[in-house]
Amino acid sequence: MDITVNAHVTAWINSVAAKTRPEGIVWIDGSKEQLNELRELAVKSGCMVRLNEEKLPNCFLHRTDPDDVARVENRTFICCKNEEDAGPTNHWMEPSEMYCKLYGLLDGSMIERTMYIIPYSMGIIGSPFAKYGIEITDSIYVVLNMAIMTRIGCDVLTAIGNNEDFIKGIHTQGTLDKENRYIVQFPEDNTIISVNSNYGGNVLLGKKCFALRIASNLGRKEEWMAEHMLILGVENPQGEVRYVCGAFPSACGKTNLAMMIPPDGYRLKGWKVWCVGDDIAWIRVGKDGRLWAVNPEYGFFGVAPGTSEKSNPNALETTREGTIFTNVALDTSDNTAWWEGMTKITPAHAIDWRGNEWTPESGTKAAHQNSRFTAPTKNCPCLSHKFENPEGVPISAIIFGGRRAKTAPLVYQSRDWNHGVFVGSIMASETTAAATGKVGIVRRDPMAMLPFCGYHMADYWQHWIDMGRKTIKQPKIFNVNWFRTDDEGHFIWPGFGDNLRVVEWILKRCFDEVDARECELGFVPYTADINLEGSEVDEKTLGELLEIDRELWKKEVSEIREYYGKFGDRVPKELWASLNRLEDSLK
Ligand code: OXD
Ligand code: MN
Repeated sequence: MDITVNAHVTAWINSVAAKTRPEGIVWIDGSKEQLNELRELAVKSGCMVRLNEEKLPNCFLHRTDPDDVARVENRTFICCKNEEDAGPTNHWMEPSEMYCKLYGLLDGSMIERTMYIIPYSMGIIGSPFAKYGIEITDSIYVVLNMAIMTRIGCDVLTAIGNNEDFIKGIHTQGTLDKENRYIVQFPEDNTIISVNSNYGGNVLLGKKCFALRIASNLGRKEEWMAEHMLILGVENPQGEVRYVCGAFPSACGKTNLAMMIPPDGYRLKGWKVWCVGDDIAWIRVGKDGRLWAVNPEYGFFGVAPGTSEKSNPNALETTREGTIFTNVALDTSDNTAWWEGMTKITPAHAIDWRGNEWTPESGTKAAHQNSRFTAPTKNCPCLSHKFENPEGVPISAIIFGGRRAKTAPLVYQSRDWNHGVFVGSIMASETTAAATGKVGIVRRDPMAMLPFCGYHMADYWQHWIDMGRKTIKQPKIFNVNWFRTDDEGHFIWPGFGDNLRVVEWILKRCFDEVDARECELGFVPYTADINLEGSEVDEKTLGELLEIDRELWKKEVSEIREYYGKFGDRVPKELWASLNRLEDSLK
């Protein structure tokens, strides 16, 4: 039954249904009753397993196909008219050729399946910053995840009204054939098509496909920014809350940073950390000329392994109700979710992420390295009360960071906005399991947007420079590296809650409350200005963490020069100037 009279919507749905030929069509109205029915259906059909109702109420476990466990960057496309506009970091195909290929794959793909139609909102429904989408899918798992990750249902259709201003998304699991898996964005048509996958990052179309790849295009046109960033508020003992955005590559601890628990010494003095978002920030110039950020999502799609009572108790607490776990292990002693690094004691027996019997002697991981939880933001004990503020929060600092065993110091500050854009553009990090491919290889990941920027990367850098010009009071820009290792490969900095020590310094810099030492890269802290009280780190070690190895940086400069070369003359001149200045300072 149709629940909209929007002729653009119905014409599009009818055309997709004619192509995919589903057995039936179900509109997702967002009601509790409907979602409960779908959960029952998902359990009955074997798509999900209901977990212990007392310990994990309304929580479920889903296992994906073993060949469908991560984002597939090599099968992700930006299909705009001109190849040059997609740029050298994106895969491209001529749009009509890609449509032809995808329509071929969609043909009859929903025979004997139900087609679900999910109206969803990125952002608070009806707020000036919200954007709407409709995802058509044949996956009940997608419906139930979208119901956590986004605001869904009839209210979205009311907000869309009779407009054509919504993002069209089509997803079919198809046959899960990985040779024919495609995640495709058509930014000029506001359309996304995803076939032959059922892994979150490829199929929850509101997230990476819309809120980053399509939205980065919209932001460029409409003068705002769609970023792969966490948003957090830090409350000091005086009760002032200052906000920070942080861009880190996938699976580099954004969720942990966004929900960190201050070290004891800080907590006792009254410091608090408030989470606004853990993955995506939409940023605009506010009426006051500052940058304001909103989190357009409604849930967390976090990496499970390593999340524990010690590393991130807030995340663990967030997953205790209404959560879907994907590719974690099932602890058979009490029918709960388990993953490596969750508890000190390993379950004696489990069903692993592939559905096989597992014991600690099995010699394999019980949970997949990229297993995930999809959990409602409202469960988060440290959720900021500004999460539902339609204006978002004013940003004082932007932090870039990656996993670098050696080169990058613990923290440094850029000289100004344009230099900060340079710092973001040269970000590099060791790859993780969030995407298929080799893990641990250092690759450039500018602003952590390599897999998510929906147009030419150098134009995106230019957009950053332009946004800086439009902002009256620009946030200060920093780079951090929590992952520096010693000669034996051990992390030197403890990370997690202790990162607040660095964030405190960053915020002090934003409010001119602390001095800094100028260096080749910008500004670094005087060791005495980072509070180490109660930490395992002494001032000498901190000094080492802040050291800049000039030889490594000379090598880095020549690699960046080569990297920039890939983008031709679209690289903003301000970035070349920063690179030249860095090179000169190393002579
Ligand atoms: C994610 C990712 O899932 O970046 O957030 O891969
Ligand atoms: Mn992410």
